[in-house]
Amino acid sequence: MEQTFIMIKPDGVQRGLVGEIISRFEKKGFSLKGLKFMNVERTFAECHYADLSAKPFFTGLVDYIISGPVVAMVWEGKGVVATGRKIIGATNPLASEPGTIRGDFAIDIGRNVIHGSDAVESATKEIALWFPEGTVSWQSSLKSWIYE
Ligand code: DAT
Ligand code: MG
Repeated sequence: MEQTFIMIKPDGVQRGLVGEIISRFEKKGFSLKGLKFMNVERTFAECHYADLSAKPFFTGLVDYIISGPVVAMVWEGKGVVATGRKIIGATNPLASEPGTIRGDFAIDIGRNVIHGSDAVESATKEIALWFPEGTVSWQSSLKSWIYE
């Protein structure tokens, strides 16, 4: 079963959106497999966003991610990487559809509340980076009510 890495960024935590965001993934039917509330160090944030290190906004992005605690999660389910991105919405919240997390709760691209892996391959890398200790192995008793 596919897994994705989801992180509620410091603004999402400060604005009290943790429960709302978790609820959207839960209600969809995806399964929570890992959850940590943590502060990240600069070098760790730089590693997470290494692909963007040449971008002019990189330093500001890293400053933002380390500005307060984040909620790091692993969610599992059929198609969870692509569907997770749809639940999150477009990178620029002003272009995100209403009904998406960024569309409903954010305005500026540099305060867009949440991160989600953009491909199965990056999800694997991000889960290994954020959850080196591994995730929780369990199966929801609702599985047969969600999958046919
Ligand atoms: P996403 O988070 O939708 O996967 P991304 O991986 O391209 O987007 O970029 C990571 C984060 O960097 C994004 O959530 C917000 C920030 N960012 C992206 N493009 C930006 C830009 N043009 N100006 C400022 N911040 C930007
Ligand atoms: Mg990205």
